[in-house]
Amino acid sequence: MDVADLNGDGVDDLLLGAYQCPRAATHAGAVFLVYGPITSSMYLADADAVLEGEVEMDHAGSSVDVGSDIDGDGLADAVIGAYYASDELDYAGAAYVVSGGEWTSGSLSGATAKLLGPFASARAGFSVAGLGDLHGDGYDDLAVGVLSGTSDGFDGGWGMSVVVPGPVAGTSYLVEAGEVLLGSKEAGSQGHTVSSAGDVDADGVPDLATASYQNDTGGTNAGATYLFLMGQLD
Ligand SMILES: [Ca+2]
Ligand SMILES: [Ca+2]
Ligand SMILES: [Ca+2]
Ligand SMILES: [Ca+2]
Repeated sequence: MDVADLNGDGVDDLLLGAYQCPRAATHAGAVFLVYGPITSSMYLADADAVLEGEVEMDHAGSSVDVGSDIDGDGLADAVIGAYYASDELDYAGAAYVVSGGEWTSGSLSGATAKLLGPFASARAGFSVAGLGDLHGDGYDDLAVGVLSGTSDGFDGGWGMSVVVPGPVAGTSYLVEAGEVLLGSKEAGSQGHTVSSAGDVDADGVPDLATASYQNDTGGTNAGATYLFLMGQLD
């Protein structure tokens, strides 16, 4: 769930993921958009727009982030994970970008962009985050968490995060569109959570925090948080 002004009317709007929603198909998932102001209880069946997962088991809405302007048009956009998507590889996962504006209900097949996970069981899109503009080009950028595996294939828990520069359009492979930030071998599931960290070193470049919930550095499955100072990675 996340909140930002997607339609540019000055009032924040609510985007809520329901990753097991069966509206389109079993566990296809969906995201529900409710334009603000929201002043009382309501049923999500009365949401202003619903974007459904494309096919059975996609788990669309496993993560959502709104607020970054990835296409640079001045409106906040949405990034939506579908971590069980199996387009060409089973459970490779995917992340969608949907441009802000007045949405109409339909399938996520109509998204602005779709970024496909890199290998079977990668489960890309378990987490997503808008990051702000890393390179000062006027387009906000995004990060997609990949729950498992190295770039060589599934190995049960390395995980990684991929930083993708905006704008994005059409369908592409996540690792070809972006820059891979790998966890260490001990850093189990480094892509479990990705989040904007603001600008913690005050160099003017937004930074990235990721969580590695099975990290063993401090003890078995003690977990760890990584902070990537993005201005120092270039
Ligand atoms: Ca609004
Ligand atoms: Ca936008
Ligand atoms: Ca940028
Ligand atoms: Ca920084």
